[in-house]
Amino acid sequence: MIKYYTFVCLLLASISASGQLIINEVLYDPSNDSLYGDANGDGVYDQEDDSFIEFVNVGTTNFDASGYQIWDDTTSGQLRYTIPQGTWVPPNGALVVFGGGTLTGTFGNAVVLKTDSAYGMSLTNSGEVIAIKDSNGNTVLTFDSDALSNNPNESYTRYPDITGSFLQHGDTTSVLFSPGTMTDGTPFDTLFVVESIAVQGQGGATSISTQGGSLQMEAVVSPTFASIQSVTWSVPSSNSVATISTSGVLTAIGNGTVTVTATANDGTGIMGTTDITVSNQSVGIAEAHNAKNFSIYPNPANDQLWIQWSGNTAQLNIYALSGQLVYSTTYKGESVDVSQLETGIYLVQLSGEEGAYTTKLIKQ
Ligand SMILES: [Ca+2]
Ligand SMILES: [Ca+2]
Ligand SMILES: [Ca+2]
Ligand SMILES: [Ca+2]
Repeated sequence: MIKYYTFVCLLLASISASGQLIINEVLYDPSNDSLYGDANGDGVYDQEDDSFIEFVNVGTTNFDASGYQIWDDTTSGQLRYTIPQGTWVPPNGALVVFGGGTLTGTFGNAVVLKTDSAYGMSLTNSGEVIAIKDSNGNTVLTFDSDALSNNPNESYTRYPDITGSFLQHGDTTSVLFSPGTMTDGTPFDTLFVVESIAVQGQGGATSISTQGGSLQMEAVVSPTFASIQSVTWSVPSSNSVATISTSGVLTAIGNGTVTVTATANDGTGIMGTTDITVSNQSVGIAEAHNAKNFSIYPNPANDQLWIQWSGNTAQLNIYALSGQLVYSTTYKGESVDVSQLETGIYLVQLSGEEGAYTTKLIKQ
């Protein structure tokens, strides 16, 4: 009988969706039995304060809920709450609006708000269709409580979450509501994703024009509230113009233009790029630099190569004359096994905080 009733209710329910945002759960009738209705966790039952609407952003980008309005009825209702400016919901993340009270708990680390009215959202058990309007006043979501049970003493939730139809929460789990989490208590996502990355050289620099010179690259990640602001730096592996460190220090190794890429570390794959022009490099006729006592021996070398270097730990790269990187390691003073290199001429480059130095190696 209960199942039959639920089935009829689902047929009657008038639920609409709006692009990225859906209503996932509504508590318009918290239980007045003891504290079974204390959805906001403040230790007090209050019909208005404990009422809530749970939204979920079903899009793949952060959702701007600023200015969205909650009306307690599509026709005769009033505006009960306007979501404040700067309210964003992460992809697959939840936004919960309570009627009021002292919000106590983590609510799955969802974005949680409450109205500033003593009457909360003024949701009733019947005769109203909750309306959500966007910041332009267009109705984008509705929830008809009348078509569902009139006196559930618990919430209505989509089941399964996000994709399912509305059921009484207690029909899905042993609890009566789950503000900010899925019905089984699993949190929704909380990661605000990167949407764009702007890349430039420090101070807007677009070139390196000194021998072995370097340029600190900068990445500006948007939005500023993206959860993971760090990026991974890269240049094309086959390029013969510059190398880049994990901290974004671009170091010249040859003349030309190199595309520098910063990739978001949050799994979105969002990238930003810029081109840097490198000039005045004399790597084509490589010569030893005496700075930092940089030298290599023996030269020509057969299998083991020793490097003299008075600087700190440095990045050691060996390039073919074509510019192809053939060996790369963090050099800490040990010998380098070059036995696998084919016979020929190579460029050995050490780069560190002190700068970058390049010399020619003959492999025999
Ligand atoms: Ca309460
Ligand atoms: Ca009302
Ligand atoms: Ca009731
Ligand atoms: Ca929920």
